[in-house]
Amino acid sequence: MTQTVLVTGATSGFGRACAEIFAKKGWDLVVCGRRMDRLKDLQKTFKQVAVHAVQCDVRERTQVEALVKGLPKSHGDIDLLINNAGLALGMKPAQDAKLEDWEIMVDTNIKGLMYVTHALLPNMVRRGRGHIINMGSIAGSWPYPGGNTYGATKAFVGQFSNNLRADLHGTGVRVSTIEPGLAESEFSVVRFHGDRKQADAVYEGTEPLTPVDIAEMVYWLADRPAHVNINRLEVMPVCQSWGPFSINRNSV
Ligand code: NDP
Ligand code: 8X3
Repeated sequence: MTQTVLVTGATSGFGRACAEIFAKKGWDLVVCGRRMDRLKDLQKTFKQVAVHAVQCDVRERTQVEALVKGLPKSHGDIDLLINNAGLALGMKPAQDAKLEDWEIMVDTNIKGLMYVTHALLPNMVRRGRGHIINMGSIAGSWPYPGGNTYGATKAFVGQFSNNLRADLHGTGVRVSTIEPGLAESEFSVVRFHGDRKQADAVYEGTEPLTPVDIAEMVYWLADRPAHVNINRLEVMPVCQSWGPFSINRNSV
């Protein structure tokens, strides 16, 4: 039986790569994001499967609810939700950060992910099957200067996923989080408000993870047998690890 995956933030980066790999494996797709031209492009590209494309800003609860209510019969039963839509905005210390950026990250990474999950869960529970894969980040576990609200939103993703698993005990619905480190996509261009030079500097001299790397891991998570739940998968490129604690040597 053909399975159906709903990917949020399918217009770029990890989400687009996920759409591609699942299409190649024969899954039908529901793809969403704000850029309709790119969604239409996905429909044209993945002709071998049924692709339902919906323009949706996950920050808007009514848009998310309309997306789920409006799913055509062919795509009505979502077997897998990839809660991927998200962003970082800014990397300044908290005391210099823009409150508007913080609000957008909370509205997208936390509230948007909640809205989509809440709208799709009842049908998964009713069917006694389904899988939710949430896109976390190493920033949710490991602090770094400038990570402030972004990292905190991803910490929410990790704990929300754990708590979902506790609530869904006995329902057959699976929940996993994937927590990537440095990965090259449009992420840094967005983070630095379109400043490509600053974005490119993030990856300079490195071999970062790619969207395909992440999509392959997401597919692996989804492809485990139905009795197996991978709770959390943290992944970094080899070029990335931890630094020392910062110590202020002018503190006496
Ligand atoms: P991209 O910027 O390439 O992709 C982000 C996607 O999210 C786009 O498709 C964008 O679509 C969508 N999106 C953003 N805001 C909204 C919104 N309000 N409503 C609907 N869709 C939205 O970045 P990545 O692929 O790298 O990021 C994907 C996820 O992975 C994010 O959650 C990010 O935090 C996380 N992540 C990224 C890492 C990295 O280093 N790249 C590492 C760890 C985690 P559109 O603009 O069309 O709406
Ligand atoms: C993105 C990875 O390290 O830039 O979530 O926060 S990091």
